[in-house]
Amino acid sequence: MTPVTKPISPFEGQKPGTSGLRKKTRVFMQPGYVEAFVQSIFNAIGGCAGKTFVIGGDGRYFNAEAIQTILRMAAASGAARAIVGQGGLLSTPAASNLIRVRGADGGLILSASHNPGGIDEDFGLKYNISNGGPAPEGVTAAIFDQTKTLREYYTLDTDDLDLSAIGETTLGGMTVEIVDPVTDYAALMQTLFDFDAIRALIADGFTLRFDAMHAVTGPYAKTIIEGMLGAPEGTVLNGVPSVDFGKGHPDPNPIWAKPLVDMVMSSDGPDFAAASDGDGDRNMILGKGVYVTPSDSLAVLAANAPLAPGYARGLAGVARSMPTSRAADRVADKLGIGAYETPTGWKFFGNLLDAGKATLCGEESAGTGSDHVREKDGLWAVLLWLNILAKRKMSVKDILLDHWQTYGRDYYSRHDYEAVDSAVAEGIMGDLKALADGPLPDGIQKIDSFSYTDPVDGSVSHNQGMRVFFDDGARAVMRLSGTGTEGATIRVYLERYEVPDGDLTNETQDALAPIAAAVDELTGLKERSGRTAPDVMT
Ligand code: G16
Repeated sequence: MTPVTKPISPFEGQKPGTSGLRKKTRVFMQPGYVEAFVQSIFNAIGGCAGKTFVIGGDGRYFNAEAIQTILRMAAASGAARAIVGQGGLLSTPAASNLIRVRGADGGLILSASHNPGGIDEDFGLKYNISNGGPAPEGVTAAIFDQTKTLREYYTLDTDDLDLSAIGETTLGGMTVEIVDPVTDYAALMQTLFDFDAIRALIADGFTLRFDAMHAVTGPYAKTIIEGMLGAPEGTVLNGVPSVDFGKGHPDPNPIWAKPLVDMVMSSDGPDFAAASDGDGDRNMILGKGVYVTPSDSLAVLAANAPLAPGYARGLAGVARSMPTSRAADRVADKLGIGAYETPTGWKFFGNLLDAGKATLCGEESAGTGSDHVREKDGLWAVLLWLNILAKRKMSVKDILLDHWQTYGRDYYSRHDYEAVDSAVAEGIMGDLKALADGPLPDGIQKIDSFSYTDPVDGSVSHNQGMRVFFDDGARAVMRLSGTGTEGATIRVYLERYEVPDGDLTNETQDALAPIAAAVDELTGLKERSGRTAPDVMT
């Protein structure tokens, strides 16, 4: 079958953000749009000849069509093999795992993560490299450069492939291997965790719920939690993936997973509950009567990970994104292991994991993971929590309290102002940056712009968020989201430390109200964005 060369004009704005290219679905559906971005990826990585790619996505609207386009283009450019999740489905961590276990050259993952799906919602596409992790900035910059000058792309004139049956077929000279999306991932989880202990905990009457939010983790959770771990049928809620996530917002936080939060807060709620997002890399952890912030979750997991067989040897180090609370640093300090602070974006953890400097990584944006893959992993976090609960035989609430009594508590919350006019948002950030050099208002010790030097390859990333350090040790961070698709989202991260014998059980927003007020006074945030309150508080 002869490849066809088609002319194309560059599209504006195909710049990968925090996690690949995310746009409105209709933007991706423009004729040639996917083709332009995919050809730019292939050009940036030095072509496809003889290469193996893993391809799959979270099943959202346009997932299936985009995969057919990518398959034709990969075949036309001489790729040797495409490994595709059955029905085009692969969770992001499962795709990362497949890239690694199959020694693939890279992967194309179709997802806009926690953003809603549908023709009028969001779509996304990102490239992962051979270590299974998101392409680092050097690669995404090369892709963006290609998008600006692209003149042609290569494809085949063929019908769509049937992706529903497991097995091998060919497309031009390329082998297309359709695999069960769950099998390899479930096998990996079994090597990391004490499934017998978790099974015994559940058999003993421990109750749990997992909300897959109509997204990709449904089949994974059903196989592992209900199948392998013996939880009763019905433990997994909203477990059938749908193209529009049941018209919901597949973001596992107290706003978008409110029914689950209400359930654990009720007197007859389950002992444990968790949720995952569109593509299965985020998680939310809840216990009876308690919500665990992602920052606290990372710290608790770091302190207790050796209870799971996969981490029994201990941790090499812990890494967190800069806006994530410093709770994990306190654990690392006590354990005498490395603590790393990276910019927002899982891609920044890749080098630390590859170099064996960090074993666990986490972000305030509901992401936790380890060196088992090179993406954050929602179900992994749930299983590690279950393993810890099975061993410690304490409630989630008691584990959290015990943690705070040992390390102190980092009260933490993120306030989001969504769809703000981009010029206004840039203005607010620019003015805050200008304040850094001037005389500082009372109560503020330092304001700076976060820069990161990668300790492994020495690469430097500037402008990764503004930090405001207060005299009393509290901290506020402000940055613009790199994953939104409409205007700008201003994220304000608030944090205050309380010592182990201090007041550990305050209401979070009350504990942080003075810092939120100080940020507003400093930046004029509410007035300038035209808001009276944040759109989302997590
Ligand atoms: C992505 C990145 C994360 C990042 C998050 C939020 O997650 O992989 O590293 O923390 O976006 O980024 P931002 O604050 O720029 O919106 P996901 O789950 O959306 O792929």
